[in-house]
Amino acid sequence: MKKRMLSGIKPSGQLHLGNYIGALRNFVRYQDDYEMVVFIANLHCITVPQEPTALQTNLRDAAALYIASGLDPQKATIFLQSDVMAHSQLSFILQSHSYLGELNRMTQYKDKVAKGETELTVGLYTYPTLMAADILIQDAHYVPVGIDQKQHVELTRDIAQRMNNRYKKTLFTIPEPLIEKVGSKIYSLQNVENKMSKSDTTEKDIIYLLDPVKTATKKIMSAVTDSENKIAYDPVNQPGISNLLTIAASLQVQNIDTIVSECKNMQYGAFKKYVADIVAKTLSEIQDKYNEVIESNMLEKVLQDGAEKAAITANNRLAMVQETLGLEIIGGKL
Ligand code: ATP
Ligand code: LTN
Repeated sequence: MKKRMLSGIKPSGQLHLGNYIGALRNFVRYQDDYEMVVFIANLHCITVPQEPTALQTNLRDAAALYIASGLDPQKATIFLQSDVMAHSQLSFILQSHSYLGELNRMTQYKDKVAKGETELTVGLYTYPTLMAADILIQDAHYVPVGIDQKQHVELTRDIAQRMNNRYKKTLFTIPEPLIEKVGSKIYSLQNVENKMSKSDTTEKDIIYLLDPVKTATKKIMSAVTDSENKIAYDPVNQPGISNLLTIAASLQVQNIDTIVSECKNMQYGAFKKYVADIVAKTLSEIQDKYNEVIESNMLEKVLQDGAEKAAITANNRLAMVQETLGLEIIGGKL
């Protein structure tokens, strides 16, 4: 039997090249070898304020981009997190088996506190326990994510082990993060020490998957480089060039050395053009398919079928957990 693999993306903005390279393209690569479950983490989005109309557009676009990137709804189960209510219900149960100390250490929350941000929501604080519920309720063995999410999968493992031990029963499979060697962290094009991210960036830092190809090319052409004047993979001394090499290698599915030897005699302008062409090719393929998906009106059915399928696994696991914890009397659900 195929092992289960699960992941999600939180479209609190438009999806970008970092999401594609760090996460989405890997979902596609693995869909033949694993039982793939992917969802749109819409509840995770509202842990920071969202404008409802913009949020709905981002969710729709993300679902369409999943398929446009090559996920096949016949192979992968695709759904919207809030359509399978058991996820949130398990999240509360997991919160009740997690410690404040653990959540205090989660960087997403900790960084915002350190920056002095105020009005942080309780949902942002408990965010990792909902992510843990997403993973555990779907019985996932593997979780393909970018490096920034590793800490959350480790917390998930700790909670799962704790509950399995406490209740002397295999309530949950212990999941493993799956982090690619190349591309697990794509950096901003302008501030090369920062992750390419929907938050904290200006338009020039980030390439959106739905950026017009011309815009994306311009952004690559104005990416920050250095004055070394050589094409080498050296993230410490040449972070900008190394980031562009990583982008090219990931999209071409080649190793970085191959790209370096192909480009080593180029001037920076020519090298940027080379990377921009690779990015443009990827974006045009995705965007053509995206337009087809939107025009076909297939999304509703894909999400409906996906939610129904995901709910079966989720409801079974939730019932088992609730029964084990002594929560049920009539075992019924209204
Ligand atoms: P952001 O910081 O852009 O708001 P995020 O990492 O908090 O995004 P998602 O957009 O939900 O949250 O990320 C979806 C997936 O994309 C995750 O697996 C994440 O690790 C990966 N990812 C996000 N940004 C990058 C990046 N710059 N490089 C590689 N992977 C990334
Ligand atoms: N927190 C993740 C999105 C996410 C996720 C998950 C990823 C929510 N639940 C379960 C993997 C497995 C993020 O990328 N920001």
